[in-house]
Amino acid sequence: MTAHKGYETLFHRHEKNPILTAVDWPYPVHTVFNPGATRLADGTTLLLCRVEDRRGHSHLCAARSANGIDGWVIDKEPTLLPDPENHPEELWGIEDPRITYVEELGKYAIAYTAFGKAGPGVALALTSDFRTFERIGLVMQADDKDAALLPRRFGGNFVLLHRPTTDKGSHVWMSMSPDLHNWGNHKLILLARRGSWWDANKIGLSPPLIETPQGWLMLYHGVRQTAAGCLYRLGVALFATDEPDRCIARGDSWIFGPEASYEQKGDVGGVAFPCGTTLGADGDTIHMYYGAADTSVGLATGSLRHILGWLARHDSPEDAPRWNTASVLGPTIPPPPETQPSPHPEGPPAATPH
Ligand code: BMA
Repeated sequence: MTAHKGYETLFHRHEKNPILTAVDWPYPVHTVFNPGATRLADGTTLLLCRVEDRRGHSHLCAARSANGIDGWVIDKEPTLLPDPENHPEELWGIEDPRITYVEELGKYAIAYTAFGKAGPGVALALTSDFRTFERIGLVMQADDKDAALLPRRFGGNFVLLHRPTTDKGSHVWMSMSPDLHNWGNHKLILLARRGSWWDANKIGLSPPLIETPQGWLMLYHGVRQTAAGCLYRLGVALFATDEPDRCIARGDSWIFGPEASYEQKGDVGGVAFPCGTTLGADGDTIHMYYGAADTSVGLATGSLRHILGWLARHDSPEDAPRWNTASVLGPTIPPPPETQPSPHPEGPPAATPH
């Protein structure tokens, strides 16, 4: 591990970065970024890249590589195009895929942003080969994005993490479904902080959760608004293995942010935006694929063990399970007693711990 400005470096950029750019594409494209990632059964790394054309609309295109670093074989044509005729929510493109292999289905589930006239929403599609796709369609209406499925059911339900935006900020939520179509039991699982924090007001899931012996590791992005624009950086939190809605640790500082020239310069400078990871054969090495400045694809490599060790030393418990949701989302003003008689004359029921 190398030190950087006195801070531990948890993710190391690959020397060949950016590993994929528009120049590599077999057809004309403007930018290539924010890829979902998975390792196929034969060991091939597959990146499902967000590709933006000169209209500004995005589609998804697969790139395959034996070592996950170079030698990419890119589909000759778009792999998954928006289908606005059948899915008007995709009128202005499909973006930012996150891939989860769901063993029960024997298929990969892709959660992506469908961008239509109502704004960005969350859509799902299934595939077994990244050549043909079965669309489930819009599952979370606008404004919602940054979604990924967990690989198995909990309590009989599929579980989706996602990030709706409201006038109270952008926080990470979890929803349940028996069939991937009908979603409910929504729970707020990670709040954006407030004030001067690096992850104040707006956060979102980055890659799908990574299962570790200690729990589900979440890499999430925090958006810092500055006078010069936004800074997209990465932080880390841990959720209980059997209760993935229960945050058990949350790092205080960001661990990866835009520093290299290709992350600072591009269509949207100041952005490092991972949507996928793969795990090395050692079960420890994470390969993190990220969009750099909304322009190209970067690779950074880390160690699960080091990240979990760092998290144990940097846990910020006041923002993890013991937080006071009301104090972060704003005070609840009680209604005047004469207009709203209490349904509990003996006093309100005890608050359910989050
Ligand atoms: C987010 C998403 C990403 C994008 C990032 C920076 O809101 O839309 O696709 O990379 O902004 O522009």
